[in-house]
Amino acid sequence: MDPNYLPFDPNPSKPSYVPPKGAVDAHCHVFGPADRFPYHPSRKYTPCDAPKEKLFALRDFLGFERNVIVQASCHGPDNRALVDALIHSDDKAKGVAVVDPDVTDAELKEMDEAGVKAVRFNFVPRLADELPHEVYRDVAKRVAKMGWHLVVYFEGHDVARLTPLLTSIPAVVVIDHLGTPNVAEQPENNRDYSALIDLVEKDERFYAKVTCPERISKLGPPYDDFVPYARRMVQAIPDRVLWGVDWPHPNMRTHMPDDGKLVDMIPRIALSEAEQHKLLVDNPVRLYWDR
Ligand code: 0GY
Repeated sequence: MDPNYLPFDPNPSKPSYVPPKGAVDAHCHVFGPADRFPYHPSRKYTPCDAPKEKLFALRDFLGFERNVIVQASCHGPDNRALVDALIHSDDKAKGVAVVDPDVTDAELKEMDEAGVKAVRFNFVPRLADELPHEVYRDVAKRVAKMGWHLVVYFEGHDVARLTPLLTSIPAVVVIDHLGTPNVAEQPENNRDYSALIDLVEKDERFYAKVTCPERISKLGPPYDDFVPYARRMVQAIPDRVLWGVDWPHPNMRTHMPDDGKLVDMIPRIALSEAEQHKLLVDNPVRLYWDR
């Protein structure tokens, strides 16, 4: 593990908020264990092990029934830890993989059978090296034919630059972490965020995750500057928002959030029971279990 990398909180608090029946944590990760599933040589950080058993125990403790496990950059395009977690999840987990452009059809089929439903493109420069956009389009076309979608992780200032690529993808596109806006500005004054809201409102192929206050907030817990951004997205596209805890919070170097307190933020983001049900059940189940 990197010396500056903070490990996840082993004893999160029990949340007061009780998620509805069938709730999905639609953004979390599994890491290692490294002696079985080594971290990738191309990685930009080395995490602490966060194996599937710990994730599944956290899921139950926080009151969720299902997970969407997202491949993070520290495992590169080696999805073995992810696939292992999916096949031992009793169909309570689906996956988002990272693939090399030369991934074979047989490899995609194997991942499909394990429960992978999407490929993630990472445009965050501190984590991944961007490829020519044609490469992403080709991968997107191949996986779209299998009924998969795409998940994209980018920085807030890149919305306009990436819009031509994102709108050319022939599938659902899920935007990670609200597109990581710069929350130092009020959401109405943030031009990049307004452009993103405009994009997702107009094009029903876009979903967005209202996730990662711990990474996006400038103020730290209880993440008051994140809340108006999340509210704006939920109000814009209530039928296309997803929520996840982001355990084990890879690469956090300032503070480690209490996962129970992150769950307790849900009623600040989705105010009514109807909004919460869409966020936690209807939207993720439609995308990951019913397709
Ligand atoms: C980071 C690291 C990664 C991703 C996430 O929440 C995330 O999906 O944290 C990554 O892919 O390695 O520092 O954001």
